Amino acid sequence: MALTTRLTRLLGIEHPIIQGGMAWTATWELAAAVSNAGGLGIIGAGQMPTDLLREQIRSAKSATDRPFGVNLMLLTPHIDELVQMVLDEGVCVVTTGAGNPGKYMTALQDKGIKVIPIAPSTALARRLAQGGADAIIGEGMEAGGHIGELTTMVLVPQLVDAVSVPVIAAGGIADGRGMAAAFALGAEGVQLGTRFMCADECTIHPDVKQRLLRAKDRDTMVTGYSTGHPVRALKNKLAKQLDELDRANKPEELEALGAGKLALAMRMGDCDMGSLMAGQCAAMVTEIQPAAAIIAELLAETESVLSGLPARVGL
Ligand code: TUI
Repeated sequence: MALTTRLTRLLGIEHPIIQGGMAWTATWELAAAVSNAGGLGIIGAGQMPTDLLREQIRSAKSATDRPFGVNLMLLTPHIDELVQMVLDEGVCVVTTGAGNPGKYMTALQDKGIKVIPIAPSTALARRLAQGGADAIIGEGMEAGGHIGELTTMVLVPQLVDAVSVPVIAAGGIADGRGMAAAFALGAEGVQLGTRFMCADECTIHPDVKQRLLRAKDRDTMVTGYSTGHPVRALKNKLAKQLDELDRANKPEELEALGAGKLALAMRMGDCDMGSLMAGQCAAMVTEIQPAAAIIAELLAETESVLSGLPARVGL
C-alpha cells in the first residue's frame, strides 16, 4: 500500500511515518533503518557534543541514501554551534523541540533543509507557519519526554484548522489504529517515538526495552511542572523523587536531581534512578522488532482500519 500525502511529497519519502528524534535514544543506527524502510529517520541531538552529532550525521549518510533528519532540542546550551554544524554538514530535515526555532529558520532553509518544528499549541504553530515552517508536528501530552498541555486528539484538528502547511500527529500513536485516527483528524503524517524505542536497531540499553515491554496503561507519570518543563517518563524511583520535589515546589532541586538522568537510563540501563522517558502508549508496545517490520505492520494495520471503517459505522 502507498499512503501518499503532502508530507511524503515534501520530503521525498515513501511512507508518512517519522521516527521521533529522541535524545540519547535515536542514534544513527535507528534513523538509517527507518529511512531505509521508507519512513523518515531522525537522529536525536539532545545535549550531544557537536563533534559527536557530526559523526552521527556522517554515519547515517554512509548507511542510507534516503532522506533522514536531525532533531534539535532548543534548550541545549550550545544550540547555536549545533545549528552551524548541521548547516555545514547538510541534512534533509531538521525537526525542533522545546522552543521556537524562528531565528534559525532562514539559514536552514537557504541550505535546502526542510524545517519541521514541534508545536504543542495553536498559537506557536501559527507563528511558526508564518515564519515559514515547512510542516508542523503537533505533539500531544500523551508523548514521552518534554510535553505541552493538550492531548493529541484535541491538538491535531485545531492545528489543521490553524495552519495551511502539513500537520504531523505525535503523541500516543503506537499502531495502525492510532495512525488511521491521526489521518481522520486531518494529519498528513505521524511521528512515533516510544514504539521505535523497541526497534532492534534502537541502541538504548536492553533493560530499558524490557521495561517498556512490561509497561501497563498507567505506568507513566509527569514531573517537572514546577520547573516549567514537564516531562513524561515511566514511573520509577527517580520519578517518585522528582514528584515529591514538584509537590514541595522545589524547582532548583528538581532540576539538579534530573540532570544527566536520561543518559543514565538509556545508555547505562539504570531503570531505578535513570529517567525512562516514554509515552503513554508504552503499554501498547509488546515486541522487539526490526524498524522495517514496525513500519510494515503500521501500514498494514492502517490500511485495514481505514478500509474497514465504512462498513463498521454503516456507511
Ligand atoms: O522536545 C520534546 N521532547 C523532549 S525534549 C527533552 S530534553 C528535556 N529534558 C528536560 C527538560 C526539558 C527538555 C525530552 N523530551 N518534544 C517536543 C516538544 N516541544 N514538546 C513540547 C515542546 C515545546 C514546548 C514549548 C515546543 C515549543 C515550545 O515553545 C515555547 C516557546 O518558546 O514559545
